[in-house]
Amino acid sequence: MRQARRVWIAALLASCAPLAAQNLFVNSDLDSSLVSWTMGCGTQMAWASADEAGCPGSGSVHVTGGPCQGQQGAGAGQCIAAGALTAVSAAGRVRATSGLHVVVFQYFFTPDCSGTMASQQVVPAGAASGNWTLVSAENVAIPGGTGSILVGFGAASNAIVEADVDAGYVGVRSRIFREDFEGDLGGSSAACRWSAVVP
Ligand SMILES: [Ca+2]
Repeated sequence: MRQARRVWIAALLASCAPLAAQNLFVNSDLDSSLVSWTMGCGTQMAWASADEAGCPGSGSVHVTGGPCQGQQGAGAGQCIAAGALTAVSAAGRVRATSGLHVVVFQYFFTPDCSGTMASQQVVPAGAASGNWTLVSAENVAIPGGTGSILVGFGAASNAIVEADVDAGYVGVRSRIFREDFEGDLGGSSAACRWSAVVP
């Protein structure tokens, strides 16, 4: 009996550990607000009811870009603490009618993306088509000394550009898309939410 109880406690402790594929974004699907989301410099953002998968219970963020430090772009993302992370993968859905889809990583020494940006990495993710498009960047190395990372999705262009962003993910594992296999693993709301299930 005592041994069985120990095993049960061990199982409980294991279930409290962070999931290997845990999404470090909060409010990643933008169901009803912009909580936890922020934007790049020069950008304006607003919550929109248009969901990337057409789900009535979820929306997205619409961003309008402007000039910023000699560049043009429109994007939105979230700040995550770097902690002991050495590399991350990120993915999201972007819809823009012009420019180039991008995944952007901005690195800060501070723990909350404040202060001067130390460096950034812009990963091109194909030309905008006017349709919701999966954008991703896999296993991106984090520079040493990084305290926090602003991970964003959007569009870069030589002119004013607008974009819609939805379904953001960043984590130590590659993205897990609900369309891929969430239903097979017993997940619910498969068409509208990121998976929290680890394969
Ligand atoms: Ca959404």
